[in-house]
Amino acid sequence: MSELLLLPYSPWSEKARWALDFAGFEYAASPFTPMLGELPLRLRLRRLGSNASVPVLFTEGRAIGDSWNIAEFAARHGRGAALFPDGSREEVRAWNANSEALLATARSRLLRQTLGDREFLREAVPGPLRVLGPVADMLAAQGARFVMNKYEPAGFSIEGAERQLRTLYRTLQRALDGREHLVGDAFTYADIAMAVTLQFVTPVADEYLPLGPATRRAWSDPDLATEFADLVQWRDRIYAAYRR
Ligand SMILES: N[C@@H](CCC(=O)N[C@@H](CS)C(=O)NCC(=O)O)C(=O)O
Repeated sequence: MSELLLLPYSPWSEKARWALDFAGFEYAASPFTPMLGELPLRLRLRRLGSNASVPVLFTEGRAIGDSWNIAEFAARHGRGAALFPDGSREEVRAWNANSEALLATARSRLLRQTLGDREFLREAVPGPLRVLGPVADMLAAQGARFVMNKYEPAGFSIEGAERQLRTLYRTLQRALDGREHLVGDAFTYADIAMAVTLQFVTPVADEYLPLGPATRRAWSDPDLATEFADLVQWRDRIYAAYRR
């Protein structure tokens, strides 16, 4: 059985899962723990000297990293081909680039804003480690700082991030403009890539991606939710139609 190593609450993992699920490709999902899982994953990928990220799909004797590559793999299985319609691959790729920019900026902002949020950090501790009590809290705080340092770009600022998020969400608003799909008039990976970015505005319902209450609160941004309510509604419709 193929294995998908993932962070259950992460939009990058959700992109990979959604593409594989849509294709009807079967896999077993294994949770990854940031910081503690870094060295084992590097060893498993035989790339000791460079950072490792999830999702990673272990299948057919190889490891496929990056949600985009996993989605392209999904496109070669079952009904996955529909995610990348003929002649539209570059358009889909451009939307994925917007998705990556949005997710990376929103993650850095979230991590900066939650460094002192003990309830949020506690919910991030994997179940079996919670018995460690205060030690688990300390590990969670270190883990969050580890991920922040790993990904935060030089010169990052909360104000700059908010400007960039608004610019990218406005680009999405203009592209949709009453339409239901970003590329052509059918559901593609572009819709998946952009729908998951709304996780940082209003997390999707628990039936799709369950979150603890402190995590849901931390990921919610009431100002962006008001400004981009139409996008959140679009995301909810896309989930209801294609993520059953
Ligand atoms: N471009 C990559 C980005 C993957 C990525 O940023 N993964 C993060 C998700 S938060 C991760 O692995 N975080 C945990 C860690 O680095 O320890 C993809 O699309 O898969």
